[in-house]
Amino acid sequence: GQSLGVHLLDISWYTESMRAGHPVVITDRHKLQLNTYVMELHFLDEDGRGVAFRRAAAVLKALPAQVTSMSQLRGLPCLGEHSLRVIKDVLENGESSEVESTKQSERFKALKILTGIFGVGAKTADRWIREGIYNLQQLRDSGHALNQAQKAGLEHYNDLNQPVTKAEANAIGEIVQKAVISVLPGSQIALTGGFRRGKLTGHDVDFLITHPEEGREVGLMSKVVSWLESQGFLLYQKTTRNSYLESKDGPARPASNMDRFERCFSIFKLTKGEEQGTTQPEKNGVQTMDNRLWRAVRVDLVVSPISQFAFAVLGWTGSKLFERELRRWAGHEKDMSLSSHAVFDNKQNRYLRATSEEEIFAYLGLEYIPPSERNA
Ligand code: TTP
Ligand code: MN
Ligand code: MN
Ligand code: MN
Repeated sequence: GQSLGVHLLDISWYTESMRAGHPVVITDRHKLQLNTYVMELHFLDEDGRGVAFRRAAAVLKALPAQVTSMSQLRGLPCLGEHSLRVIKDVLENGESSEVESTKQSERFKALKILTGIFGVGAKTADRWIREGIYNLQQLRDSGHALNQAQKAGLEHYNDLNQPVTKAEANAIGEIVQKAVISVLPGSQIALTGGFRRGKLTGHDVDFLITHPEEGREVGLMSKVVSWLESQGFLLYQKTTRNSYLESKDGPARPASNMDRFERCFSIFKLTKGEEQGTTQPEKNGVQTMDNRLWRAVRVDLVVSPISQFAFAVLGWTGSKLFERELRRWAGHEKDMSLSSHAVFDNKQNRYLRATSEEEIFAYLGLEYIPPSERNA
């Protein structure tokens, strides 16, 4: 619920806009985001502040021109009192004193540092901060028992907080491709997540794995993981089994955003390629040499049966806000329940089949929105 007092995401759109040198701007006009406007009109104020700010940011991003006066914002959805206050401050003073002072606060800095650890969410970070833990050293000294994910997160902190490049994503893709082909010839992989949306960097690399013959994908994940482990590619992995078939309540439960595919959250050991060399960019004015020939990269693997593949691709391409809005749209506008597994039409009381994303958009009564326009 209400609690943290600071919303990390509240600030990211603001920072982005300030860095780009044009306060409160906006660059692209995306069909998706225009659709989002329409969706938003119905669902304002349903969620907490974090989401409210992200929506406000999505609306700003979708505007056709730079905002220079508050009057341009009249009548737009999703811009709440708080967002408008921040924008007004930026327009009048070049920055928002509220956001700037939040960014400077010890509490915010600590939240950023601690949630930067893989395996640590806002709740855990908040608990630690209340105990007086503000940085990694204080956490190490505290003697807190960390789980395996958090231990790995702490160990590879610097690597995991460095953006993954497209070249690195491609290199990981080749390894994953080799792994799936080795353990089950004919298997296919698809790059999903932010890289599929055309982003140039990401916090991780996401892959979906399937096999064209239904059922052959069963047991595939553990084989892929074993292969990767045997080749020394994994620094950490946690595999969660598929819980979809075991569910009694039927597949497309609208209540939960979590899907039930077999998945693996991992940290890869990626050997640095020639193009990256071993000389790191200047840090604090000092040219540092990094002797390691590898770096750690977060990788998510998901296995889907071919019958659910189109839904899985749509669900794992994101962005998270886009997925959220798409599901809302399905429920409120079409009386359908959309998940990463299926779409259920409540009026016809049946599942609708799809073998492509295009078909799914058609069921939802939307024009096809390409991945590059899903960066809400
Ligand atoms: P992320 O990898 O978290 O985000 P991203 O790829 O959009 O951005 P980044 O570059 O920072 O990595 O998630 C990708 C998509 O996967 C997101 O749309 C939601 C989906 N997803 C699920 O469907 N279920 C899950 O359990 C998780 C963790 C993600
Ligand atoms: Mn507020
Ligand atoms: Mn990702
Ligand atoms: Mn991911």
